Amino acid sequence: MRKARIEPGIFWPGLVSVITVTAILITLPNAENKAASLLAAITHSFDWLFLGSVFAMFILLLWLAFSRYGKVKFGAPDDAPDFSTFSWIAMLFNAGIGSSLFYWAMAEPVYYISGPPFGIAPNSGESLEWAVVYGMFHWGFSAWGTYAIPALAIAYSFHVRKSALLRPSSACGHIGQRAGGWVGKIIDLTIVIGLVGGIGTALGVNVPMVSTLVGKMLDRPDSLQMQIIILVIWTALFGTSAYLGLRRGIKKLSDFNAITSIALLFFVLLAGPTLFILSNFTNSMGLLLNNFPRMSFYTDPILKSGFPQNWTVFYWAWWITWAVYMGLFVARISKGRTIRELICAELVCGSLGCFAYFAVFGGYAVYLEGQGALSLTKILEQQGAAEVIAAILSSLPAAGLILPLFVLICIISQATGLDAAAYTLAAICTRQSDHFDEPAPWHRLFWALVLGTMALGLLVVGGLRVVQLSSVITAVPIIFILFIFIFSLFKWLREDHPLKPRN
Ligand code: NM2
Repeated sequence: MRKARIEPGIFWPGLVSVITVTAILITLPNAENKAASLLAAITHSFDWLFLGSVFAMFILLLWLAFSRYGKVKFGAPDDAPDFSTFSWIAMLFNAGIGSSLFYWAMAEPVYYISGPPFGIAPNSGESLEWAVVYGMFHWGFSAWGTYAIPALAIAYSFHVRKSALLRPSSACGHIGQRAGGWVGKIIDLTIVIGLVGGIGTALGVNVPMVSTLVGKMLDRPDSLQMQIIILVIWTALFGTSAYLGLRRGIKKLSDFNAITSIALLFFVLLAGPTLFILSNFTNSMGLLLNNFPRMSFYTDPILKSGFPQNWTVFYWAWWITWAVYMGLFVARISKGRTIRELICAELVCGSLGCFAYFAVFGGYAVYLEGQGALSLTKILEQQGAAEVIAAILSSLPAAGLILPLFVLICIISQATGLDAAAYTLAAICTRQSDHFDEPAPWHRLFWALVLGTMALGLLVVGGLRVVQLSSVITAVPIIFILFIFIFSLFKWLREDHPLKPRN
């Protein structure tokens, strides 16, 4: 086997930036407040850019799906898909949402009940009514649209234009082709830093959640030490699998996970207030469809509640940091699919999958709060979001069983997701010759450790704002890369499928 070498122009600057940011976070006095003001400054300056771009991409995708390009296939015209439609969609969904969906499907509605949009009174009937709607919006059609853009461009460049896969810049057409040079390197480097930032957000919320839940199981209060222990175990887990390349084993684990989490979803639906959940979901769907344009463009410049900046802009940024990574994965599994199929799978199936979690877990949270069975908003205010999740799960029948099962699902899905992310980071930072060089095992382990260390920095500083900042700050330049993807995709499509001259 050849020894795969690193690509120094991407590896070193990537590493140095991650280490510098972590070091600044840990050593800066009052880092949490500083992060909060930096976050506010960025989200308030670029709200129009994030909201406008994400909506524009969504419309463009709708048009593309139904245009004459919709039937264009990734591969030769007679290429059959590699995977059945069901497993294709399941893989795509699993890779795209990770374990954060569990956290947010319960936490987000509670945040919105106490801090609603549109000048609605906090903790009111109306705020309860909107609680699940915004969660669905932030995990819905336009969010998945950010994933579809790089997936289309990369799949087209890989399966039709036959360019190398694991280098995002190669899907940036002639702009990325200057890739031998610095433009391509900057593109790849930006993607690496962005993915690290997006992973930081996921770990920054998931580690405290799991450690609170483990604390509940062991009857111990949550503490920073406990969080660090959880993080170390987690890093050891996905570091080992990244090093050993346990992809097959990991695949089995994630199948187990998919089945268990669907079972958990049905359990909560049936054991919880089934009819309320169904009715609340229907109502939320109506509000979402009716207000989709308003939510897509809501920047609140007069009342200045900060809601769209703190939430919508943050979410769009977070999705954007994952988008190219997702695109690399989706491209690889989409041979034989058409542009229309890919757009539908991501926008429709992806959104519906997320809606199911918000409908059930979020709906249950709204029910508990609305009935006065549990004051989740008070728990959020006094003890934080992780305790909200612990309280919701503990209120279920058979909580003694549900809690460990839930923890297991979170640990596995995060570990499998991070294993794949460490692999991708290492692959982008590996020098690629004409054939595909597997990133070296030490290199994959190395990125797993970098991710763990960065998460440690975020945990030590703590706070939702810090965790949000990690995505937002890295997403701004990626927006422009998404535009380059769009540009090169259309250029290729026009070249390869010219309109027949009318006679
Ligand atoms: N989202 C929010 O591992 C994860 O939880 C990633 C990222 C979908 C962009 C979730």
